[in-house]
Amino acid sequence: MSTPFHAESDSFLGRVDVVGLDALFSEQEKATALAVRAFVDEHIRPHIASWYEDAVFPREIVPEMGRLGVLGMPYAGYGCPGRSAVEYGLAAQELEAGDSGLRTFVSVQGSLAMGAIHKHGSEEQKEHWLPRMTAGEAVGCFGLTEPGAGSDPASMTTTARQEAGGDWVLNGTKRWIGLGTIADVAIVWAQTGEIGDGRGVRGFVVPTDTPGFTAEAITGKLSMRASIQTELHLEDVRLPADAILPADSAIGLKGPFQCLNEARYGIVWGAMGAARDSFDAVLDYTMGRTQFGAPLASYQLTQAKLADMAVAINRGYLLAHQIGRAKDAGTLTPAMISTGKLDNCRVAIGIARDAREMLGGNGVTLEHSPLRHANNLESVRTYEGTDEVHQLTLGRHLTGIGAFAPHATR
Ligand code: TGC
Repeated sequence: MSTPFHAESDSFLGRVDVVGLDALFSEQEKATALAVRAFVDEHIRPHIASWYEDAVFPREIVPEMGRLGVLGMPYAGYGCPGRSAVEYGLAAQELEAGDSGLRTFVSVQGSLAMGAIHKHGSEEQKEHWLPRMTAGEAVGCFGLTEPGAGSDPASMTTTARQEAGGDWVLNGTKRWIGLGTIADVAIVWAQTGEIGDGRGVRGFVVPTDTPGFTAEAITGKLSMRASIQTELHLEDVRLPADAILPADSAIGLKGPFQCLNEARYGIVWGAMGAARDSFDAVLDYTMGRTQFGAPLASYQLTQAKLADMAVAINRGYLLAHQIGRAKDAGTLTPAMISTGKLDNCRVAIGIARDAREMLGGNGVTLEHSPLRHANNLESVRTYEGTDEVHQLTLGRHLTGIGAFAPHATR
């Protein structure tokens, strides 16, 4: 259907690239994206429907991802790939075009577990864990959230008490922890001071074979089914004195929050991958399906929706690109991350839902990706800070007034 007004796109992002996004990226950055896309096409797309239906996370893909170089991608040293923030973002959006659950694996392993060790760990902790984790030979998880402490991690009740001999003893429960049942190491954040005082929060490197540590998978999920979320139980988990993340940067809640910044950054890009895949799926479908004697794509109502989706996706990539370049330049702020996480998740879930609608009844099966993406994005929109957390973070940035709780003082 080539007309003077319809040219096939030669952008690496495909037909949705209306504003020339392609020109924003270097040849190396585009090559990175295309290498991850080829991986997704070979290792994820052929299997994702059955993994999703059967609620399976394919553990065997972990070393393959290590070889691809996406685990701890932006970190330097200790065998890590040392790639730019923009390259990492492009990889995240390619992975999430496959499935949010698989991108989440990379975020939990790389941004959260490896990120905590890389940012806050001792030399011994880094040497011991990072080379194996970047290779996909060891899996990590990140225990911050608790059954009673979600948006407000300062209220965590997991405790770490130091005994006279120096050992730490951890007790508590963590919930919604990605990868807990397959992890070799857990980064556990615990209160060393008074409950409710975020300044006493510290991180601990916990080998998951330590007596007293158990993990169970959360079942019955309607979202992120090709992914593992768990509850961790710590009952008198005894650790040596040097299990604590020792850096000053890890004292208090800024320790985990710096790791969340990394994971939220990946989501800014990842969400656009799910949106782009939903757009591509529905563009193909409406071009190919005839109703009332003409392709669905020839109807004005369809074209209006396609146009709105394309506008929103182009805007989302521009935002991700701006945030990515700021990260590489060292000028990224939490307010910028909140802007990207908030808006790109909102935009992506709207596009995935609209795409499902345009697929009609066929859109409710796993044959088409949009409803799977929409369901996944319910989780992506919620974890690493809900819409409301990011709205209030931006509200505090704009006004200087914290409004997280009635009469908030922080
Ligand atoms: P607040 O007073 O704002 O801050 C405490 C200290 O932290 C610093 N800080 C940050 N540092 C770096 N980056 C950021 N984004 C930071 N935000 C705050 C801050 O400067 C302060 O430092 P200092 O030196 O003064 O002590 O703390 P608050 O308790 O008032 O925070 C409010 C709020 C709502 C923003 C925060 O609690 C928040 O972000 N809540 C959302 C938590 C969240 O995203 N949870 C999801 C965790 S993910 C997970 O556990 C499971 S999903 C991953 C998986 O699949 O495993």
